[in-house]
Amino acid sequence: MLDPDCIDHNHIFRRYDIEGENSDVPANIIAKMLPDRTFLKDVAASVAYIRLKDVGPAVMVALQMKIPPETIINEGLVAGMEIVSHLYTRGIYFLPEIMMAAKSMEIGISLAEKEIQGERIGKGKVIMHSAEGDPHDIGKNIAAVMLRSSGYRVIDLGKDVPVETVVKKVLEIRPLMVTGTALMTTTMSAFPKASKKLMENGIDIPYMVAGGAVNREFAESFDGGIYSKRALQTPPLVDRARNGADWRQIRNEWDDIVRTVS
Ligand code: B12
Repeated sequence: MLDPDCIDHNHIFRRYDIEGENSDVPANIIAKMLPDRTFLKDVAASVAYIRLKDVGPAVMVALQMKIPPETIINEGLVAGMEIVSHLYTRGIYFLPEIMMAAKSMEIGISLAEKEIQGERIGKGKVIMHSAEGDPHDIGKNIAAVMLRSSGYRVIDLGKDVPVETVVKKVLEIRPLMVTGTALMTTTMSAFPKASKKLMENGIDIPYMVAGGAVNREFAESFDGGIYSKRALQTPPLVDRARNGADWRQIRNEWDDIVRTVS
């Protein structure tokens, strides 16, 4: 009969997958990903650790230290949300944490947004939406803040917007540009459909696509499509459309345009 005491279980009951996944504790992962700049680090940490009460004070301190609100949003709040996304992907955070972190990011954005010195004149209209079937809108909302603060009027159609609604609204409002966000590979096909319908109706405007599911190659695979990787890149791209460039020219000049904010 086998004597269990003779067996060293440390060499048998080892879940290498779990060991691998947990080789780093969440606090270490967060610490490695936080930005270096002191006040931005506190802002990002308040989102990453989902400390709802800390985010407001952290943003206010950063503003008092004369850090530009756009920087606080992009290098503080969005950086914190990126850490949260990473922890979610690794199975450390779950949906409730994601929703709470998004809420804390929104609190911070609303405080920083008030301090953005945009020319509050109407530079033109931009229609924004998340693709039909897609509930992800956090990135879109950040891009909307960037555009508003640059003086554009944003008509935000929300999330999970049917192709027909996008087309109808664009025909009615005649914006400078329409932007679509897709974080799911199953929803990105809505954009070529909507852009084709717009072209058939004689609307030859840039259709900016963004979000984790799409890339530049996809964006430039259909007539009208242009790409934006980050929310911060949106204003200069729309500025170029406002200055008369069509989607073909914007594609050609894309690297130079986005370099101004990289
Ligand atoms: C938050 C989140 C959710 C939230 C969304 C809340 C909300 N209001 O947006 C909720 C809980 C609702 C959700 C649901 C689901 N989700 Co989800 N979700 C995420 C998660 C964790 C984070 C996304 C996020 O907001 N990140 C933070 C923002 C700031 O980043 P971002 O969107 O990338 O934006 C940046 C850029 O992309 C860009 N950008 C984005 N939009 C725009 C727009 C413009 C105009 C511009 C210029 C730039 C721009 O700028 C931003 C910063 O500069 C991602 C994981 C991930 N790693 O992305 C999964 C993820 C997107 N979800 C996924 C899935 C599968 C789902 C579900 C189907 C899960 C399920 N089984 O139920 C459901 C959807 C069900 C449905 N059909 O209704 C998958 C998609 C996989 C795929 N390839 O299709 C992901 C990638 C997770 C994964 N790894 O599997 N989700």
